Amino acid sequence: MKKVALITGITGQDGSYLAELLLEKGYIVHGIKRRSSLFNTNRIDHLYQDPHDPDQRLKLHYGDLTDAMNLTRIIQECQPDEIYNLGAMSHVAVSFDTPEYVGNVDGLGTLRILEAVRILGLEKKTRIYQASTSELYGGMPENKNEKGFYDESSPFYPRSPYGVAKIYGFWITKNYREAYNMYACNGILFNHESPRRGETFVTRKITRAVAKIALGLQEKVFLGNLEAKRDWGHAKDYVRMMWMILQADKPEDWVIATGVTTTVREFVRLAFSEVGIEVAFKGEGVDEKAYVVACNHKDFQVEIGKEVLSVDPTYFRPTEVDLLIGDPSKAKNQLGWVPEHDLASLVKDMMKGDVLLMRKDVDLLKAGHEILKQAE
Ligand code: NDP
Ligand code: GDR
Repeated sequence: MKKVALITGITGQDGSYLAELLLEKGYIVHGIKRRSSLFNTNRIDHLYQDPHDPDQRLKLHYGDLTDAMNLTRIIQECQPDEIYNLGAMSHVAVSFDTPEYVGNVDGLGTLRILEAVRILGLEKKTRIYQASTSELYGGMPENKNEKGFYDESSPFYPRSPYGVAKIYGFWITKNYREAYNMYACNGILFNHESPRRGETFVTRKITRAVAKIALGLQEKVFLGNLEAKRDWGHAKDYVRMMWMILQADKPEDWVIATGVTTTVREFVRLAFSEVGIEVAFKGEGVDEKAYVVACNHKDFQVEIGKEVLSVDPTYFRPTEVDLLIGDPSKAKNQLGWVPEHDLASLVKDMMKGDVLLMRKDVDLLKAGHEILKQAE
């Protein structure tokens, strides 16, 4: 019998990589997508299978984490062996604008999944993965362990409506595990990125902008806090861990991270160096800027001295998480996780993707089409 998985958030970055992985492993994969006035399945279109095909193994259902009846019906229909609850309003800065919504989706949405499994009597059959996050730690320096990392026993102190909603998701998952003996786990994942990362998260905003600047499609990029430090891994490595977490003998909570932390400023420098451009930062705080000091790539010509980055306080957050660094020892030692990527290969992969994408815009411009600007 083929295993059956249900993925909420299948149209997102992680959902798309996880769907690929589970299909490769022979699973029947069900995914929940939201109704949208535009197509919103770009990240999984390459996996599309005709619903008339008797061997169809990827099935999409309309649904929403705010709709308990819809979730219960879908779970009843698919009878999943594994549920991966990846659906969320996942943007920390936006959560300050939509705090009630994020509480409903990211917090109560998790409860709706757990409660549906319980009501349907699937507690013994269905294993549940909850997408928890390093945002739970809030970057409080005093809460790191003696080695200077956040691990499974570090206290939480969320610093955004997103973090607060996700802490509800974390605890309700743990509570259902203890109260009803359910196989429900939290993966406390630190930031993970890829060429499929949403365009308004800082890494992707940077790689897109750098590709455009190198190709002459954009003058400069505006960013917020360049001092923020994050533990950035590759999403492909992290979805593999989601699956491994649900294959473990007993349900537990797991930190997934690289153990290396890097500033946003350094990520900018690395992204520019991928296209042969060396930048130097000058000034401090809101007055900080980056300029081109060397350009050594045959395909990209950017003038020396050009200002390519300014700080825009619009992107500062009411409360910030200054530094995150995780200790993945438990996952490495007990589940045998070996990530394939490091920061250098992540930046390379993202830059390669965005240069390719932006070259299409160059071709469109050459053919007389207009390139529309989008808010970041
Ligand atoms: P994305 O923002 O790329 O994807 C989020 C997914 O959730 C999308 O498919 C989105 O649908 C869907 N979604 C949003 N709102 C709802 C809703 N109301 N009902 C149902 N589905 C909804 O996030 P990632 O793939 O990066 O992250 C996956 C999960 O992991 C999220 O829960 C995130 O909070 C968490 N996480 C992510 C980390 C990271 O660094 N990427 C780190 C730690 C945790 P649509 O496409 O229609 O918008
Ligand atoms: P984060 O990711 O908040 O860590 O949440 P994001 O990439 O949005 O921000 C990382 C850091 O960069 C700083 N920053 C900017 N951020 C954005 N988005 N845009 C900017 O212009 C900018 N300039 C500087 C931010 O202030 C911040 O310090 C991500 C999400 O995927 C969550 O869902 C997930 O839970 C956590 O990672 C772990």
